[in-house]
Amino acid sequence: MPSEGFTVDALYRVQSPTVAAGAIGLIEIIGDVDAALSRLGVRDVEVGGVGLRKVHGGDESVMEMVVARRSYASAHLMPHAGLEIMRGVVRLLREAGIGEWGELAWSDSRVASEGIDAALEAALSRAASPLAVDVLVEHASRWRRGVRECDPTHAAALSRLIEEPLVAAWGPPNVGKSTLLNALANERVSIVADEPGTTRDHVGAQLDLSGLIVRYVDTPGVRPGADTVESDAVRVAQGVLAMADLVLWLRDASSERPDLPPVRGRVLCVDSRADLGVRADAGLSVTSRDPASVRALGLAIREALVPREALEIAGLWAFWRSLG
Ligand SMILES: Nc1nc2c(ncn2[C@@H]2O[C@H](COP(=O)(O)OP(=O)(O)OP(=O)(O)O)[C@@H](O)[C@H]2O)c(=O)[nH]1
Ligand SMILES: [Mg+2]
Repeated sequence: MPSEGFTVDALYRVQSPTVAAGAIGLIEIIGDVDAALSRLGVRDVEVGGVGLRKVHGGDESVMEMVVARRSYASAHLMPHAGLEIMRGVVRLLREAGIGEWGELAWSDSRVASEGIDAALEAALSRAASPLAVDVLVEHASRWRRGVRECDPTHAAALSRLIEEPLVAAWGPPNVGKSTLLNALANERVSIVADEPGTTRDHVGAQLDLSGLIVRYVDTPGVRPGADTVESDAVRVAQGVLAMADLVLWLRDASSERPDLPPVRGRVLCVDSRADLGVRADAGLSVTSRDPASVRALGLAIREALVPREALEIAGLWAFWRSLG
């Protein structure tokens, strides 16, 4: 816990295990890294660069460590480890006025504001989605205003603004999965043909869905009697599906949804090629022939991953916990 009068413009967090000594230790610094390195007496490392640096301890000791500068507001310090060395580095960080990154720093109103600025800068520099900017700035400002009600229910959804979520399509062949990816991406990223079995391997693209950046994976259609290459590709795709935050489970008016392998994320049932007709029990339908329909599906995907309710929570999002 920082002492009275302590100014926090940068924070540290020990990322390597603190109970066992590894060969290399890992400590992250966020905030004003230039100021922190200068107070540690460490020669600067340019943003994106890595350098070997000496750190002088008060007792004439000299430690060597690799400094990796990830961004303006974030750096990794990697000393040779061993518990004694790690304790020594932490002592030097504290002597240099660098506070510990964690709940304790935030609960001290004298340091909260500077700590929040440092965490905000780190979160903004890593956020995948443009939509994150307003939300992060608002939550940081709530911290500064002293709001203390954390709302953990939407934290997982909001963290998708920082770490891009994975979306995967799953359906039978020839229902327009690849066409849909191209329409959502607004460019040709996956091959389309009026022939079942066109997509042989999964194809990924980064999509901007009204401010939410997602990694979207198109997969081969699932059908009985597929050859070895196609079956292998489907097996690989099942691995992608298992990791996905959201699965689009597709069919069109003339096909059935294939069995869904185990998934950890949400599942959205989608009826594709809707301009050619839809079933009576169709739910969310889309036609890639109509840009408005594609946009509506994009918004539905965004809503399933980061619901409006999560964007509008009145409480507080502990956003620094999403920084990995
Ligand atoms: N009318 C209409 N045709 C579509 C639509 N989407 C795709 N198609 C056509 O349907 C055929 C199959 O499209 P693909 O996107 O290759 O289908 P797929 O599901 O990726 O097929 P596989 O890769 O074989 O699994 C192509 O001829 C497309 O032009 C749509 O929304 N409406
Ligand atoms: Mg395809």
